[in-house]
Amino acid sequence: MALAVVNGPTVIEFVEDQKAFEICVEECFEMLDADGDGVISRNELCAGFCKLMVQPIQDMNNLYDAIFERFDEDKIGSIDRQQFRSLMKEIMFAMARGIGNSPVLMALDSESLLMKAVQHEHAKK
Ligand SMILES: [Ca+2]
Repeated sequence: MALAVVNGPTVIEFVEDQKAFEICVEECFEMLDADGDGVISRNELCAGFCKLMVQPIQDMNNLYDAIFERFDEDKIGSIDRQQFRSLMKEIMFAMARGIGNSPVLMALDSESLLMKAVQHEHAKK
């Protein structure tokens, strides 16, 4: 855990920097796809997804249901790279909206998505 100051635009700029965001998506995908078969199953998502978020969400099962309902378009119980990229974008934009435009001090895990956005902003300076 490390303290970092985050605001919504920091997160949005990160998502809109296609190259940087794509690298982040790839890293997260590789991390979650534990058996390396090129898709993320529900079990794989459950095992690693909370690391990417700011804090464990109370009812992760409902979240996973919602994710698979929405992003597993072909209903085969797994998410491929393209679906995962859409999911990541949506999550980042939702977090940006949640934070708003004013800087917020947060304790972030080094692997969390928000920390990646903060590092991205620092790297530009
Ligand atoms: Ca897999």
